[in-house]
Amino acid sequence: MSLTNRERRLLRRAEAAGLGSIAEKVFAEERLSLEDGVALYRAEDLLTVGALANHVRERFHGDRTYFNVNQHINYTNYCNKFCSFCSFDRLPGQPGAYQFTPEQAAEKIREQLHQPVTEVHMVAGVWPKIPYQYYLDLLKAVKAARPEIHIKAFTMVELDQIWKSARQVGRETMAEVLAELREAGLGSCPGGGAEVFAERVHLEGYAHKISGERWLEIARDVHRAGLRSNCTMLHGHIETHEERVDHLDRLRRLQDETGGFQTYIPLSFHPENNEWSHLPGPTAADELRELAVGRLLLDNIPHIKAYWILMDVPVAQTALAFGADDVDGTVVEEKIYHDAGATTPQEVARDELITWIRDAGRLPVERDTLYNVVWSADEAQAQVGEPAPLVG
Ligand code: V47
Repeated sequence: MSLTNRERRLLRRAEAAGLGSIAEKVFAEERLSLEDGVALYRAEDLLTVGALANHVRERFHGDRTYFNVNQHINYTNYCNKFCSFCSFDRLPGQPGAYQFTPEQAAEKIREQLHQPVTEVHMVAGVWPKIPYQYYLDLLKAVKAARPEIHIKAFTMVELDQIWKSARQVGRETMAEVLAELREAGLGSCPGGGAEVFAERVHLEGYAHKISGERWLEIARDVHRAGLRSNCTMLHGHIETHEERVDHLDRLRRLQDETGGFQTYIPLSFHPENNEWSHLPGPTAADELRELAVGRLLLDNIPHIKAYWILMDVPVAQTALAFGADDVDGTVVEEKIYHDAGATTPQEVARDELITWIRDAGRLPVERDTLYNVVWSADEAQAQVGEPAPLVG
């Protein structure tokens, strides 16, 4: 294998850190093993792990760093899953419990009509009494308020409940339900609800939620329906390194099958106001390592997102040299993480995002949800290929 000078220097560094064989695979574009994944989590030299991830990031995207102008709507916090990490859920009647009507959600969209919003991100709690029709009406109301907007909505956990509600009114398969949701305006799905797939963690932290197998099964259905989605892992609580690697491996295997994941987002556990408040949550170093390991193991997922709302902004900026190529968007009114103690602002102006990315030495590229370029600081450098077709 002939290496550039830069690669040779990085190889020497990696050898000194005990990561020489991993570096060789990275340069040869070979898939890393599960053992490699564990070694990356255990390696003392975080900067070298980051440099290897940065190598892959630059091979995929050069300096390009994606962001979008989006808006969040958490349409209800009613939830019956009682996850130990969650600070957002309420039962109807509890202080702070709410459910927006479709019209109220549409009003939130209309409030932002003066902004160049291209995406609405809608995730919420799971409440079985919400009828199937509500979800269709919600999508239609948002579309009526802003017809050109892309609706990225409903995690696999919500879709499981939507399908159950749909069965009560005569629908049968998830495919049938997804086709109707699409018809009503659904454009793609967010990556939440995956948490950590391992059964041990599931039973201890979120036993009422769908299993990892079910999450993956629904993601497969989503991709087969022709919709793209994102994927996540909630890290920094009770999970082991091996359980994290297992999670990433299961995502990688599904992606081999469908090609439907666009972006992987490690979600940093926020420990305030929930049953796991005694846990410290991840440090900035843990967050950077998580992004880097994600970039290195998920060789078939195009984008890695440093979700700024969950990290301090300087950490998200640093993440752009640890494998991340996306920072999410302008957001507007985030509730899930702010209920759990996030101290980042609830929204940021488009120009500010651009400045953050530039200050980190990267090239800002505004994208839509499907990574079509909306605007770039440098048109020539921003050219991106067509996304790979969905397979399977
Ligand atoms: O599934 C809940 C997480 C997720 C906490 O697709 C918490 O672009 C940390 O789907 N600390 C929902 N995390 C959010 C989601 C999402 C977020 C960002 C980007 C995208 C995307 C999707 O939020 C839940 C859960 O894993 N979460 N509580 C907490 N205390």
